[in-house]
Amino acid sequence: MSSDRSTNVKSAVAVVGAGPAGLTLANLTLQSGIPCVVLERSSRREVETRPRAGVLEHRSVELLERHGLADRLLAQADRHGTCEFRVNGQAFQVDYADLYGGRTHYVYPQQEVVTDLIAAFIEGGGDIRFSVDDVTLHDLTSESPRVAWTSADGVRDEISCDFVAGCDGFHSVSRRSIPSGYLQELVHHHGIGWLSILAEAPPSTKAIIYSLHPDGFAGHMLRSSTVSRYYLQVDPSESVDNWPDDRVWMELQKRLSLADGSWRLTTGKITEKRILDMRSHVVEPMSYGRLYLLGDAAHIITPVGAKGMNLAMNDAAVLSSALTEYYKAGDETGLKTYSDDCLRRVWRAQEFSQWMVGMIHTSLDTPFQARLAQARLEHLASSKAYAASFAENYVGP
Ligand code: RFL
Repeated sequence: MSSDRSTNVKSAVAVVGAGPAGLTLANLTLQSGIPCVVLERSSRREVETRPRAGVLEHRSVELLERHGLADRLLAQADRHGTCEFRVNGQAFQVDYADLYGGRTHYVYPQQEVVTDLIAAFIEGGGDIRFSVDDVTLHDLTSESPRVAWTSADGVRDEISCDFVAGCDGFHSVSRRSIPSGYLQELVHHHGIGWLSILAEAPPSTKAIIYSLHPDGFAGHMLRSSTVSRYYLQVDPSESVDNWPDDRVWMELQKRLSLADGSWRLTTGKITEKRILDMRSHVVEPMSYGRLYLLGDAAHIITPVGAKGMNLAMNDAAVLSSALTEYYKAGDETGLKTYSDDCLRRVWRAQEFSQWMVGMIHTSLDTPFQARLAQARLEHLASSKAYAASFAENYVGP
């Protein structure tokens, strides 16, 4: 099972995609002595500078720490245990860490997680190919599936392996290699859009803010001392062209403001502006023959509750344990239960995210839903038991 650079490589595991799922899996399997090759469509620079998530659950950090992959994260990440809700200009805070055994979130940008995982994998002797094109998967139900690709220098390469890990995100080529009709696709459109904004602006808050305003939800997320992310609820068919920077800042100030006028938003240079259509998508099962799907390739969730990257890393932990058992003892149990093991956590996160979507959004078309959202927030503000349940799900059970 060598993994030298050549056409027709042989390895134990071919990992398609170097996002949080693929890189976590690659590091964990490499540490167990299982050779793997990672194939990534983008350049190293692109994946190391792609801003997306920023909130890690304590258990994701514990996973990385157990494998010696969290040194820079632990030195640099901010720990958060409080979030703030605003309803019609009135604020209240939930100290979710206090309510759930002191467990906190870690705020550390996804591109930094990816950067650390790439460095660790290469340092450990791992084989990663960037800027590959036209990845195709073959013989997935045989004992030696194959993955072919065109490398950056235009050579068509192929790997023959024992297992393929499809970690290539929502538009996954791996998932699309499964014969149609095999997977059950469960999809839900929430009917809500978010204008997602990233700006070079120091945070105007110490805690994440979720604000329910008659004109729609607004959120203020933290990324670092110099960068912040914000969200504005918009119609899913909205165009970013309708949102010049001035309008973005005015709308954020209005929807996040406090009734007493005391709160001020710090502005800065907007570096990313895009519309997210709030939707959830899960495929079952998360495997086909010797292909295993991980992360966004198998399930996407709304950014509400900040679960996507954490679920991706959990899938990697589950698959890496299963592969380790298989190579150490020939035990296939973990591979057989992989899909069910991951889906339990996926559905729990989907349920929580759906509940939270309903709590922080208003819909001008259905005032009934808006009143329900307000009732939920009032319950959260006034009931310790309700807040404790929120805390458990939010920080990660
Ligand atoms: P990724 O990160 O999409 O990585 C997939 C990788 O596969 C590569 N690829 C291919 N490579 C080879 N051949 C092909 N044919 C390929 N096709 C694709 C891609 O270039 C890429 O490098 O999937 P992964 O690893 O499953 O990770 C999932 C997470 O990225 C995602 O769930 C999170 O970003 C979701 N999310 C959040 N999750 C959290 O846990 N906490 C958060 O705070 C949080 N905030 C967010 C988010 C997602 C957001 N967006 C952009 C939807 C905030 C936002 C705005």
